[in-house]
Amino acid sequence: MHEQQAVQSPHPGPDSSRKNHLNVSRRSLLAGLPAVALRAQQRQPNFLVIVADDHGWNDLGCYGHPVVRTPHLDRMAADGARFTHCYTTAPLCSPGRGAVMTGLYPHVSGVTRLVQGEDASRLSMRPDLWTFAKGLEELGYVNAAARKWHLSTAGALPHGFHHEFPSRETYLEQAEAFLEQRHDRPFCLYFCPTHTHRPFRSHSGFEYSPDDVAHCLPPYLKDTPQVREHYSWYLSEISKMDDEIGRLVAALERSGELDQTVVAFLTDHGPSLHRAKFSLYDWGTHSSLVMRGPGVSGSGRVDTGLASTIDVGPTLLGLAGGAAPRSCQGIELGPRLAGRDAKPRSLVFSEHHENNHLTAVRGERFKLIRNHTKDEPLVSPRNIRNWQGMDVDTLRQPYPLPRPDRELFDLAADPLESRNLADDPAYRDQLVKLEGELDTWSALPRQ
Ligand SMILES: [Ca+2]
Repeated sequence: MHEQQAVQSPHPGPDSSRKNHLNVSRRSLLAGLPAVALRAQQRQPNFLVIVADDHGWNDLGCYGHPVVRTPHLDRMAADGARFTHCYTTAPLCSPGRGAVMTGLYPHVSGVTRLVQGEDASRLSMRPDLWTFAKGLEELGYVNAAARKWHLSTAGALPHGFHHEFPSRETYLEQAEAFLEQRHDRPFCLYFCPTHTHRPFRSHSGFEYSPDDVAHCLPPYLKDTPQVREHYSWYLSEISKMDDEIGRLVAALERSGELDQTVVAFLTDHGPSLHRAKFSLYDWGTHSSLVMRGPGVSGSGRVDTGLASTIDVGPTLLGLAGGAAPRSCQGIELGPRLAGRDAKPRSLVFSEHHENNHLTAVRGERFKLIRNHTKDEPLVSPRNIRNWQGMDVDTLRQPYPLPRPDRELFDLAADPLESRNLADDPAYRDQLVKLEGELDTWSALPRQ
């Protein structure tokens, strides 16, 4: 939404209004050292954080997709670790991204809806909220944000960033230049490509035939000519994105910084296909999470425990030698990335406040969705137009309208969430337990 050239912060450097006594004292101790010596002593890694747009969690070669070509992300996973059960907090751009940035669930941060239209200023992420970029800034990092922001009308600079490359025409070259230039301090590039956001198209050099994707369509969609065509375009967008990621990795290799850089790849939420974006079914909230670099042990390790995208920010802070504030709801994944035996989350939560109001809690096996609104379709006719006319009849099993108050699923037996067990007495204990968890989480106050 910001078609501008690069913007530089008028106030680069740490924000003294935020108090972190540990970090302040560390900075004071090292204040007399030249920047390069400071860097060498701290051995802080750089970060390249890639947040894909409307990307399905397992639509990558390294997650077993049989057709899509993603050699650069596959290499990342082979060199590092990937998570198979990471979940985003919302099936929509701004709240999904706000949670990554703040380490807070949307109703706690206040970033609950799309930051656009007449209410964009009111819906924007408040500049006084902690972000992982502010945390890194306090540790001496220089931070840049490239391409999509969608969190505030003021752009990224008030939120802990020093450079901003939003222009569709130049963001990639500017991001490459940022990674290649010599920095006298550790750096973080927050890179948000938009290829996999509608409208989809087929990119030259990354084409897929609709017939070639017929055997790997998402299992909840029918096999129709329209679905094949849209899905083939979508896979082309993924391969185009992967190619850009390869260019960033090559820039890090040229600057000699790749081995000192943690690269993380995740998504804001699921694809703009029915039963994914705008819904709290797993295809709407399941996220890829691939990480490689210093602090990530093993080659090709797979972590199957639950994780949330709100954990990414605190994890970066931990790898940099700092910590997120206690008010942050994210949990550091550092021990798991290091291969230590750390207990994963037992629950993840998600919510949707745009065209419908939905909340959900998911454990390893059971999941509860509450439909606070029941009469509106999950994807509005307006959004279907934006989805290049993707027909709701493409669903193998259309969801009912009105939707039930509650939907309880046994994901081990029913991964496609097709059998609602909420009224089955055999699952009453599970229902009561998850309802209690959802009540407690929903009552958490805004920060
Ligand atoms: Ca998105």
